[in-house]
Amino acid sequence: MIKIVSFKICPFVQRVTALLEAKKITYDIEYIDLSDKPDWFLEMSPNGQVPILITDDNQVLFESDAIVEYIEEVTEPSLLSPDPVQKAQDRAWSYLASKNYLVQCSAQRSTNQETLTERASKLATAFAKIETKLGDARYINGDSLSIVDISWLPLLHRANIIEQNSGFDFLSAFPKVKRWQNTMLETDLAEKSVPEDFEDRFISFYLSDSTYLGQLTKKNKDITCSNNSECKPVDMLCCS
Ligand SMILES: N[C@@H](CCC(=O)N[C@@H](CS)C(=O)NCC(=O)O)C(=O)O
Repeated sequence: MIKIVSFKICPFVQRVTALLEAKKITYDIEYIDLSDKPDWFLEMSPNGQVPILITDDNQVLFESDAIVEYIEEVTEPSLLSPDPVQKAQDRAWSYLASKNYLVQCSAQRSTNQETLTERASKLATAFAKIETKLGDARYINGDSLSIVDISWLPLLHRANIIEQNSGFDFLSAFPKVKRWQNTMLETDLAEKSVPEDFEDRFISFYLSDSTYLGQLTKKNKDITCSNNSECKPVDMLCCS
């Protein structure tokens, strides 16, 4: 069976696991701690990064772009167009998403409003581009899911968690992207492509007191508490 080596909140991994889930391919997954990388992992991974995919016959693949293309080639149904031009375009739009994963991560880690605004505007450049490509269909290329939808899923999923908690919406200026986000979240791919404790881990890393979005989250909760007559200061469910 295929094995994925992962870090729980890595968007590059999620792109790979979402593709495996979409294609209903079973796989093993092993999580590592990136701050204490095991020796076996360092020996295996040429760039020292996750994801890596270990094939059935123990070949090691690295770089999520290459891994996604490998999965595409060896499994059905294809989520890439057979037409060479469309195929190249699909790959390019997918790369545009993965090139922005770290942009989103750094925006989420901003420690003040000014930094968040500056970093979120870099991310907005990519969302503005994909907004022009989205039509009225369910997915980016029509009514069937494509590799492009999968690659943008980590960005859309994370933007949703940030909005739900902090009220800050990376997508507020992009109505078509917003609709696409809802469509993608209605599939079970976001949930299935991450571990059970993903949201808790994501929140404790990106929405802690040390980030600006974490401070917004805290204010958001305080407002919710003060508007809720049943919410007493000791009510840990609401106020913690
Ligand atoms: N270009 C790589 C990027 C992967 C990446 O940045 N992974 C991060 C975790 S999200 C990582 O392993 N970081 C550890 C490190 O760089 O030492 C890919 O597409 O697979």
